[in-house]
Amino acid sequence: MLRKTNLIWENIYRLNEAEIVLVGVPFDSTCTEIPGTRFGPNRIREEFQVHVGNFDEQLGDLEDVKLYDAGNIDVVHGNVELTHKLVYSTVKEIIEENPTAKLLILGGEHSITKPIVKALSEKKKFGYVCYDAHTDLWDDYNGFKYSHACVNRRISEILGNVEIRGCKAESKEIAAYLKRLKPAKEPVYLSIDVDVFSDKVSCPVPYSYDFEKMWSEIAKRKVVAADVVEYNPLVGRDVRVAELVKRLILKFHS
Ligand SMILES: [Mn+2]
Repeated sequence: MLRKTNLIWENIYRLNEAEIVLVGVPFDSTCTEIPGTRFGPNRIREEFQVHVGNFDEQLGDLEDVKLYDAGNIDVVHGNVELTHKLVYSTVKEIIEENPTAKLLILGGEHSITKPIVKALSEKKKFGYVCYDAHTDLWDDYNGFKYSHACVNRRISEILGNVEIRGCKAESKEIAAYLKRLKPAKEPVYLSIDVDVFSDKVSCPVPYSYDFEKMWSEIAKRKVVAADVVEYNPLVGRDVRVAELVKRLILKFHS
């Protein structure tokens, strides 16, 4: 089920007419540090009303975009298995109804990327690029396989390869694993864990990737779908997160 109580703006287009479909996943139950990313999707939408303009000189005008905001998936807090099933089936339903639209998912924590990639990979072929301060390559987290700390490992099992940018290896084993990974083949699914550039997140780190450098790299990529995860408004505000979402919408449109 999708809750449509706090949309980015009023839907003018129907789902099957849209070029871009926005979906929120307000889930943060596997978070290992500061909970609160469940408030990410609606806070990002709110930033559009206040701080993010419609227009970008290079990328264009949001008013020209055929966007459909599907609302937020009604997740089951505390139950990652059920929530992943709901994310998987919702993504399946959306791409069934509109196979050409580009999907932009707002998290929520990073574990949600796995069911999204699984659903999309059954219809399309793509590489996977993740910007993340953490590798998220743990095989398990205290025995738990679906933690947000394991998401890139689970996705590497689905796709065979993942490309991770902006991270530092957390152990010798992970450093060795990272060395074996190859650059992603285009087109790509793009997963952006905002802790790569921001400290308003659930697991902050003492280093960061430059926001504009990241964007200049993304601008060159052919992207089939994307997610923006791990923004934690309970820690504080970072309007660059909504700015990133705006640029992704305009990039998908161009
Ligand atoms: Mn992550």
